[in-house]
This record gives sequence, structure tokens and C-alpha cells, in this order.
Amino acid sequence: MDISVLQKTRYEYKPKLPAGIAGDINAIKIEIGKPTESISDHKALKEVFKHTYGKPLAVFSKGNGSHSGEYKVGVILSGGQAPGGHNVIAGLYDGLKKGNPGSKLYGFLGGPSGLIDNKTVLFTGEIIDAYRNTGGFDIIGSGRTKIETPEQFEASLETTKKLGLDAVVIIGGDDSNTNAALLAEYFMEKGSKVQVIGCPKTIDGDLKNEHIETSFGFDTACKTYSELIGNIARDANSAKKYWHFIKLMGRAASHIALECALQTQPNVCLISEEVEKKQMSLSQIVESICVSICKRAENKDNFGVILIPEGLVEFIPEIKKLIQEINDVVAKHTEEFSNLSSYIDQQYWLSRVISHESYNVLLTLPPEFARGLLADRDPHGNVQVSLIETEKLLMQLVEKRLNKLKDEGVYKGKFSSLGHFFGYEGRCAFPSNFDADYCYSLGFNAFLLIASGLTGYLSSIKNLTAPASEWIAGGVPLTMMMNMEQRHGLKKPVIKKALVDLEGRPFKTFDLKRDIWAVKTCFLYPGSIQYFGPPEVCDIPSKTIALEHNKVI
Ligand code: FBP
Repeated sequence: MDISVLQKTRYEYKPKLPAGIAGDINAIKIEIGKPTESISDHKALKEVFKHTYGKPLAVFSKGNGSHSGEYKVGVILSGGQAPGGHNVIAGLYDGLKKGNPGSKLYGFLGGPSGLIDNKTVLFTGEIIDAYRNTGGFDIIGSGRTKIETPEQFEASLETTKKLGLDAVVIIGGDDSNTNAALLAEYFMEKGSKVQVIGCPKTIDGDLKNEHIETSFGFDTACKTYSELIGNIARDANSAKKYWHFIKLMGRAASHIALECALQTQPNVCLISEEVEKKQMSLSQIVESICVSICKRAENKDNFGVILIPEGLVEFIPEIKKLIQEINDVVAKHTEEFSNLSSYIDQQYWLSRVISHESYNVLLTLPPEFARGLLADRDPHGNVQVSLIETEKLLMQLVEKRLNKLKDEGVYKGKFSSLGHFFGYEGRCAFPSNFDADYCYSLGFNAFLLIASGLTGYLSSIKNLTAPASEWIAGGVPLTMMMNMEQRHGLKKPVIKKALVDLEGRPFKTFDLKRDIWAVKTCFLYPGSIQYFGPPEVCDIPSKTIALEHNKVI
């Protein structure tokens, strides 16, 4: 098979492990803390998680322990791709084999459906070696199937019995790890000893808390997008004729947009969480962009860069309300809605079942944009915001507003815009050294959690702004991160998404500088991820995590 030079060279890279879990596998001890509580809704969650609620935190360090049992484990890659997934599997495989060469690792094909349908591959050293330190999830594929019906839970249990599994590791985001928690509970309820361990994956960066400092993939994806944004910014500054509207992935939270803004210093970066807090309408957002364009035009700078978080639409009050109403009525009348073949039919149907106010909002939106709001939800009930062309909507609305301002004599510049969407470009990039090390550690640590007999835990590696040898490995009970939320019209247990904290240092740092960036040309050009070279160039974590840990950036 042909492989690129970088791929071949990356095979040789040896990911770093925290000192506490490196070296002799039987010289690692586990420390167990006190029982924990969920974020809120304690009573309701205790009811759902009768066997797994409130487990203690676990931390590994050097000491006496025994991790040399023989295990059979199955691993799932779930949801959107994120750089480093292959290394989680490599770390898990190496941990299992280091503990006992007789241990076996199965990969479930195509995401959670592989567990339901018992579609597997048995990993060999040769397979693992061909994917070390590479991007993508292609080693076994991923999928968004949600294990939710009694039949699916039962089929999952059957698969574990057929394969004789001791544990299942689910590598996923908040929704997939919510599923992991439910699976752990179900197995215990049914008297099965199969353990379930999660690993925090998502480029969106919204699966984080005190114990999960970042989800893997965020670092690499943001560095990849920032390289592209920097290149575009430099092009804009060279030709001086285009305003670039760049939408960035991140289904709900704006962590990616904020991190890219800190790395590249664009003229405008919208932050969905701020839009919601200030209850900014669509026209106020357009106005805020026009302010920068008009001021720059006064300096003859008829060019610039605007970053738009993918999830923005769901945070604009009037559109949020519209989406919620659509979600509720579609959940109630799923079949009726799915029989409507055209957008016109859907629109007519909605005119009868949603509020007048929301229907009027729908009518004001360009049809190509409105269609995106009505497209199929993903299996977890989420609007597929990556399919909604928010950047084009804003380009149209800004142009319209500028024409008006021109007529009023307020704006005298020239406006030409180009739209971009960076999402899929970053999800399978070769993991940065940070993500390669972090993911390998998460996988290796997942093995230790299994060998320690734990279930319903998320693999946790902390102290991530220190050198990897000083990282701290352990486990966080999944129920500790949960609350009850409205989904498909019903209250469901879910892992709480971490949105951008408007009081946090990453946002405050951005807020302090953005008025200058809005008018002056202050672009930064971060360049591409460096894989080989001095640690201060190759191993630097994201600006978000550095700021959250009070480091100077
Ligand atoms: P996860 O939450 O599963 O990690 O996926 C995140 C994401 O990359 C979002 O940023 C994006 O909106 C979505 O996946 C796109 O989904 P798909 O790959 O199904 O088009």
C-alpha cells in the first residue's frame, strides 16, 4: 500500500504517557475518592441510574497494583471524527497487551451499530501499527446510531455475551457518553459484569469540566482551521478586496470559533453564547458586523475576516424559538412530517402547528436557509447545523444593510464577500503532538480503569498544560457530569454541554482586544501544525486551555 512520507514518519512517533501510568504495569495504584453527585436533578438521576449513580472519582499514581489480568474488550468510535481517535485505540491495545499478551481487543464497525449488530474486527499488532498517530476514524469507521430502544440494549448485551467481552469502551462526545452511562446501567441491571468506559472525544470542545480539561481533537482541529484562516487573512490583506465570511464547525458551543479568533485575530468573531446572553436578534448581529465594515471602509480597508460559529442559529432568540417549536411538533408527528415531500408542503403544515410569531420568522428567512432548519435531525435529535449555510445568510443580509447605509450616505466603501465553511477539513488531520499524546494516554488509561473493575466512568487525563510526564490519569463517574434536559419533547438524562463561559479567561482575553481587531488589521498567521522540532513549537496546547489554566499566551 502507498503511504505518504509524513504518515510513515508519524508511525515512528512514540506518544508520551503521564509518569503515573508509565513503566511497570503492576506498579500503578488506584486511589478512590468520596461518592459524587450529578450537576443537578439528583433525585431523577438516582432513579435512572440505580446501580451506577454517584460513584467516586479515581486517580492513578505510582504504587502497588495488579493489572495483568486477561481481558476481552470491544471499542467503538462514535459520532463525528476527531483527530487522535486511532491513538486512543492504540493506547488501549498497548495497555491490554502490556497487562497480558493474551488479552484481545475487538473494534466494532461503523459506530454503535457495530455493537448492536455484532460487526467486529479483531485487532492485531499489524492493524494497529498501520494507524498509529494518524488522523481519521477509518480503522473501524464511526456512526451516529443511538442505542435507545429496549431491543437495541438487549442486542448490545447479546453481542457482549457472544464475544465473551469483559468491557466496552465508547469513544464519543456528550451524547455518546450519555449512551455509555445508560449502557453501563443496563448491563448492571441485567446482572452482566461487562464494564463500560467512555473517552472524551469531540472537536467541538464542549465535553469538558473540572476533571475533563478538554476533549480530544479540539487542539488539532483548531490549529488546522487557524492555519487556513491565517492564510485567508493574509490573502485578504494582500489583495485588499474581499470580506471573508468563515463559518467554523462546533454544533452548539463556540469554543472552536473563540480559539481560532485567539490564534488569528480576525476583524469580527461572533460568539453564540454572547448572542444568547445579550438576546441579540439577527438584525442586531448584522448591524454589529456592519459597524466593523463601515469603520474599516473609512480607512479604505475594504477587506476583512469574519468568523461565525456553526451553532449560531440556535442561539439567536427568534430562530432558537422557531427550532424548538419545529423540534417539538416534528417529535410529536414524526410520520406525518416525514410524508411531506416538498418544502412548500412542510411550510404549509408548519403554518398550522407552530406559533404565529415563529411562522413569521420562518417566512423572513431565505428558503435555502429555512430548508436547513427543517432537514432531518441526527439520531440524538440535534439540528444538523453543519448543513445550514449561516455564512451565506449573513453575507446576504450584510450586503443588503450596507446598500441601505450607502443610500443614507453613512457607508462609502466597496463590499465584496466570499463564504467559506471549515469543518470537515480539520476533523481527520494528523493529530498534533498534544492530541497524539493525550489520546494515547486516554486509551491506555481506559485499560487501567477496566483492569480496576470500574464501570460507568470516563477516562480522564488532567494537568494538560504541564509536560505530558506530569499529566494525571484517573476516572470520572459519568453520572457526575449529568443533568436532565428536554429532548424530543421529553425530560432525558444527558451529559451537560460546556458552552463558552463569558466570565472565563478565553472570552475575556478576546473581549479585551476585539474592538481594536474590528478596525485595525491585526491578523496573526499561525502556519501549519509542526510535528517535529522543539517542544515550544510542537507541543503547545490550545490557547483556550492555556488561558483556563492561567498561563500566559
Ligand atoms: P461530535 O459531537 O459527534 O464530535 O461531532 C461534532 C461535529 O463535528 C460538529 O462540529 C458538526 O456539527 C457535526 O459533527 C457534523 O456531523 P456530521 O459528521 O454527521 O456531518
